[in-house]
Amino acid sequence: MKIVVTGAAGQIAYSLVPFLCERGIFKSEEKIDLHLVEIPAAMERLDGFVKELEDSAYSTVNSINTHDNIDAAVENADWCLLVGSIPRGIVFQGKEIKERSDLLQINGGIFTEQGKAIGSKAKDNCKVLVVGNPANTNALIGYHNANNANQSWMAMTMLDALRAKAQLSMKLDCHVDDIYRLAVFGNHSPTMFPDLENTIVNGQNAYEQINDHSWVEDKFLPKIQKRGAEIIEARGASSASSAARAACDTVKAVEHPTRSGDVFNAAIMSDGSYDIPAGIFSGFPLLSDGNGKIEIVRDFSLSEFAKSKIAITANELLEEKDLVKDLI
Ligand code: NAX
Repeated sequence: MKIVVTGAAGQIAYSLVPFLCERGIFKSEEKIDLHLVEIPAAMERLDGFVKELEDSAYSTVNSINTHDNIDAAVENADWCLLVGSIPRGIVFQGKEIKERSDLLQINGGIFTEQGKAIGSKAKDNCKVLVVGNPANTNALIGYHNANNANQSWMAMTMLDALRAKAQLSMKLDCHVDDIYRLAVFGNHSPTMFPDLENTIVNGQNAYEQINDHSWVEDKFLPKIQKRGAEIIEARGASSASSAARAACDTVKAVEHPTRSGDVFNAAIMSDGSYDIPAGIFSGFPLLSDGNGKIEIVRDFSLSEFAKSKIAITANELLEEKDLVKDLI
């Protein structure tokens, strides 16, 4: 199994790579060849991380390789986890990146190059998970530049779903494992919409058990939509351990069949389901058969409230798409 992780000297990768080396994440029991990718300036930091990975003596790992060039890294890859990107607020080529449109253009350049490399060099059944923000639109750019219909491209919305499960379990005093069919629709941004109207807890509808629409609209929704900012405020840095857990959970969800009656969360190319326009990467409730087939679960019923929220997040994705139209 060849597993590629970009942004490998960053804070998410520091937790993510050890998680991926745990037993049982991948379906195949083949040993893992890790291919860790960074920009040239971060290679020394990456070498330090590699020493720690060596010292962990994982029985699941066959080799650990580092690259400052995406083309060599993705040759015959089974999985590519695209974590590396340029964050907002950083000074890049002498200019502070403040605007979402600038961020989209700069990261667009990264995902254009990575998409082309993956499309032409990675395996035809390669799975790609984009974590680096703006994740949905980076995935859209990568997907178009890969131009390989057999590969599966996804952007990460699992963290939003895990955050929603955690808040719901506290509200209903249940275990997170008792929660089924919780889906996050739309963009991985503060417009995302985590739906509870189709969620089942201990066999019963979660929204009916809560029986308080104002809690859902005024407490739960803003809590999940702004949770990333809450973590930054408290920690002085963005979510890393939880983001790594979510990325690893996404890999596991794709590698194994979805448990009966449940869904898993990621953003994939919309086919128009739930009136989300085709041609953008949106969060959907998904099913995996554990053999590489991922499909949208289409039997969620959405209230006018849910539809209005989904329209907002879908519109934001259309606006982002328009900002990168020259890259796709
Ligand atoms: P860090 O800044 O700690 O690490 C990013 C790393 O990527 C750096 O080491 C940098 O050198 C590297 N990098 C930049 N360009 C690269 C390229 N072209 N090739 C390879 N490596 C490259 O950020 P970290 O906290 O690890 O976050 C990584 C990304 O995840 C950010 O874009 C962040 O916004 C995003 N997130 C996405 C989440 C999601 O749910 N989809 C949640 C967490 C996180 O905010």
